[in-house]
Amino acid sequence: MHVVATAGHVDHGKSTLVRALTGMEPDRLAEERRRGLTIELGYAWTTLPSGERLAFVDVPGHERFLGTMLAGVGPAPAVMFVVAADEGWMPQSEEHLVALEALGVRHALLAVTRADLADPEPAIGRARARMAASGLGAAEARAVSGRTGQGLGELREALDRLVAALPVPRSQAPVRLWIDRVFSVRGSGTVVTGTLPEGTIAVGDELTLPGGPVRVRGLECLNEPLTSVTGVARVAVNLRGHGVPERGQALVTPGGWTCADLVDVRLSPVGAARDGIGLPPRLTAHIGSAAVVCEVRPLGGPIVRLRLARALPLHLGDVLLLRDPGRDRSEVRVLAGASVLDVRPPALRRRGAARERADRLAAARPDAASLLRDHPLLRAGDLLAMGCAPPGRPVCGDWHADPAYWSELGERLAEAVRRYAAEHPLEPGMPVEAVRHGLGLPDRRLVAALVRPPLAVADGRIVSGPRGLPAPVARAVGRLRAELSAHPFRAPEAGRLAELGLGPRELAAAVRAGALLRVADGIVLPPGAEARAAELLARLPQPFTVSQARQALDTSRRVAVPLLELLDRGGLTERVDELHRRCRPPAPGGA
Ligand SMILES: Nc1nc2c(ncn2[C@@H]2O[C@H](COP(=O)(O)OP(=O)(O)OP(=O)(O)O)[C@@H](O)[C@H]2O)c(=O)[nH]1
Ligand SMILES: [Mg+2]
Repeated sequence: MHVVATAGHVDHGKSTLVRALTGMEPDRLAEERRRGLTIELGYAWTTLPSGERLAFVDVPGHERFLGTMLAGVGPAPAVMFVVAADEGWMPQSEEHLVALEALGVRHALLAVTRADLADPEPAIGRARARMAASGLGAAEARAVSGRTGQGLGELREALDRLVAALPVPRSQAPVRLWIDRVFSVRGSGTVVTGTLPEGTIAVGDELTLPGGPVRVRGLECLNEPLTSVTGVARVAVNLRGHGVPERGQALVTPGGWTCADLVDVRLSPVGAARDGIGLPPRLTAHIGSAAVVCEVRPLGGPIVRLRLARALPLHLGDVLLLRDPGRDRSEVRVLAGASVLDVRPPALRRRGAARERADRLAAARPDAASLLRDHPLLRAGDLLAMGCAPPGRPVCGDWHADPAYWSELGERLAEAVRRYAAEHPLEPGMPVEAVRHGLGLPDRRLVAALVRPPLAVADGRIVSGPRGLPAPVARAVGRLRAELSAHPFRAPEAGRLAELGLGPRELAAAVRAGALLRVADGIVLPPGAEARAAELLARLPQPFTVSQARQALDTSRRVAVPLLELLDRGGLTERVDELHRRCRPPAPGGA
């Protein structure tokens, strides 16, 4: 099915035309019939010659009900613009046109009605010229009469062409149903209605309202019960949940939208406002059926920050209509369309930050690449909640990164690891958590994803495998050195070396590359182990036994004996007798 909203000046015959096309009464209130005036949104539907079903949302034309008009037009993809042949273009014709342009409505049909009262040509000419000059472009025009039925057949065919040209809505899109009516039905509780522009709602679905989660108990579309409805559609949803929903709230897919009360937007040049400077500080922002007071902060040029009095479920690319409720009645009160560029904008504290922000957003587009330049690390779920399909492959898990930022992070990580190694020469490497903290990353997995050879992650640290070693050997050596961090002289047994994949050839390569110190056949320690051992042994009462040395080094005889022999050969220790050794004083002038 399709949904088309009406638009046009008060009393120009919108409701009469809808009635003539559908045989249904859009003005349901007694007060509306008494005053001959639409006050609330009206709903009626028909089947077009093609067999397509079409629902109308009939809006009021009176200037006092502009908010209601916007609630009706907001979620509808197309409009039937009505102008009376005998009155022609009038103030609310202009105001509605500006509103449609601001909202980005691009599909319209012009119906010049009351053609039984006057020649429709002048009205057609004027209206088409105004519409062509606006964003609505060249709309098809039909002269009709809601009273005599003249031209209704052609109008139905034109409506068929209008809806056939509409973009096909995505059935899998997240649901956002702006509520335009709420009522309770005895025995089944709360029912809300709205225009579902895209996405699918099914009985049993859990959706979210500002008050919390709700469950769909039942669904109706054009008075027929259904188990599921896909947009575009007029739907009535029977809800189970807490609280009473209101018009202007939206029923949404959980996690599908970002609930935002601070947004950065780009003004589109409609109405009076070309940039943010001339805007009043407080305006009303309309989207869907919502109307929310907002504070306006111009950032520079057409970029403006809006603080909304109430958070709304938004995506990038959504268009808010800004209107000045305090304006003189005769003036056009719609000031601008505001296209949402960021739903999680950063605080602007420094001097000049607003201007920088405006420059940065000047060329921004509502897509993931633009978004990532601003928020360089985002999870897929965040991107989707902001209305952007995740771009390409994640850097790890469900994280997406701005490519430039990611490569800069890689460099910063390497630098941090280098610095840490210099400051902590006795540790096997920088702890991953310290890197995460230092780089300000939200997830440890990101650290691991940033590590490139010769660096490797081993046991919670980033170890620097020496250059020139094959990556698996470097990784194994890194792991070994990490394992040795707590007890640096407990050289691994043959079995552990084999598990790590360090056979004689790999060990020889690692020793050659300076990544390990060979103490004896099959006994390896981290490089620098001799100096560290000598340091510890120097603290013992001199001379000392092998057993005392073994305890001081916290290792086994298997390691202690060949290590002491290595120290002897290196001139760091010397034998005193069969059982004792002592440390040799450092060579004069030595470091
Ligand atoms: N002669 C003639 N009168 C019409 C025609 N269409 C509407 N009218 C009359 O014009 C008046 C206003 O018609 P509505 O259909 O209520 O106008 P509307 O645009 O819905 O008005 P609002 O909803 O208040 O903005 C009514 O008295 C209608 O009978 C028409 O085609 N020919
Ligand atoms: Mg009406």
